[in-house]
Amino acid sequence: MANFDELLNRYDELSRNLMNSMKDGKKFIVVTHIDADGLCSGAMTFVALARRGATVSGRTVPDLDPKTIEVLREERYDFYIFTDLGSTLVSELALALDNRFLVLDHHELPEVSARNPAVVNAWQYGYDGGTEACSSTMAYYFARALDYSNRDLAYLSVVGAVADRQDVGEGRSLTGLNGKALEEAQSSGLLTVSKDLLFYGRETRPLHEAIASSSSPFIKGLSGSKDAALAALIKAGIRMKESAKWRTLAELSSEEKKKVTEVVASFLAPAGGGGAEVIGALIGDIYTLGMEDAFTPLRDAREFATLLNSCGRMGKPGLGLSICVGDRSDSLREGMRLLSEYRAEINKSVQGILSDSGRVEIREDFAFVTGDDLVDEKLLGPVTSILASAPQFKDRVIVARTKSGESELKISSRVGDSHNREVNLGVMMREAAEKMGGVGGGHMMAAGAKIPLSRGPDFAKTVLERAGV
Ligand SMILES: [Mn+2]
Repeated sequence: MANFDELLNRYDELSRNLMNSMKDGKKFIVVTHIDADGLCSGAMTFVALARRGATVSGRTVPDLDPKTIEVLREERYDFYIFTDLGSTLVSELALALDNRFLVLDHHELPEVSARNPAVVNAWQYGYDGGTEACSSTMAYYFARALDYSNRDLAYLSVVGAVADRQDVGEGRSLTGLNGKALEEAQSSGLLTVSKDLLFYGRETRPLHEAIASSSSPFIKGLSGSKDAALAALIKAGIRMKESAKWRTLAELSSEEKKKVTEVVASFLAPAGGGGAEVIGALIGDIYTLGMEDAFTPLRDAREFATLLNSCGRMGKPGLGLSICVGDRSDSLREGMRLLSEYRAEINKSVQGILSDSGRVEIREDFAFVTGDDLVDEKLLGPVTSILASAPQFKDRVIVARTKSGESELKISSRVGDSHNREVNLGVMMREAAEKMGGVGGGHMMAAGAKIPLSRGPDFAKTVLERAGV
């Protein structure tokens, strides 16, 4: 059972305790993960402390490990707040920082961490951290406890939640704690929800490109082919350009959107059967940030999330943090440039894997993908997510690897979109990685690990054993 009031009480107590040190000029640091949920949660925590007049720095890290904890300790801050990471390293944190830290998180956590008072994690309060609460939402309620006026930050919870693919309620809605934060974002007037076609890039991409980029659902005959999508839309009588500029999904009238739905449905269910269900998958909740300029990726929460992920994965997480705290000039322009580079780079990696059967080994319902010397380690997660909806992988569990530096392997795993056997990847990755002398963890449907390079084959074997296949 979810216990919302208990969570709020915990935050009230924490904020009372922290308030004095903020006034005393104590040095705070917020340490967060480089992905979009990490950036949103870190930014909200940072802003909330700064608004209280605290002396606060922000830092992003790709992973928290004992080495990083040691570096942070040596920098001698008075108080450390970790967002979107730290739940599995609580004993290490306590050893290095005594009681001068706080973890706000939603990743699955071992019992010993759950009992530590320095940890505030969605799971402790009965929320499923994989689907009902992201770190951004956890950070939002912390910010709100510090000052109720921080309600204006609620929209960042929505960005974090869709970024972590928690929009898995009916019709792509947000549920649990995320659903509550969403309501607050709506009542603050900064975000609206509407039911519409879900194609990614609704505010910024030409319509035919948005449709061609759809990987979930995969539309045979349209996915991956801009030309085919353009031809089909023109044939249906959709006006594709406004003067010289390609029109976006957000610009279409509802009549035109109906036509688009019919066109796409004819490709998804050519025989006319089972249409309602597939069409249902095309439509869902759209989260629009009305205060952002039209034609920027910040106006749609899902595009905002991808922009932030591209900053993080292309090595500029600080830029993502500036955008989250409100910079809309240079940071946004640079962010948009990174976004297009990021898309190109991911596309190259996905195509490289799909076109080389030597990189894929099928074992029962598992697909082991080797991305060595093709996939950049920072892009392995998003690449694996896209593979999870490709026709040849969607019924399987994908375990992808690529080299990390000279001596390590990075592993990313996803449950395919239509795979239906019960499997908990978070636990599986953690246990298998630990057995190989590495680290791992994550969520039920998406998890990762880092292990010594030489243990790659043993790791795959262990995963199969644990899966009992
Ligand atoms: Mn997260």
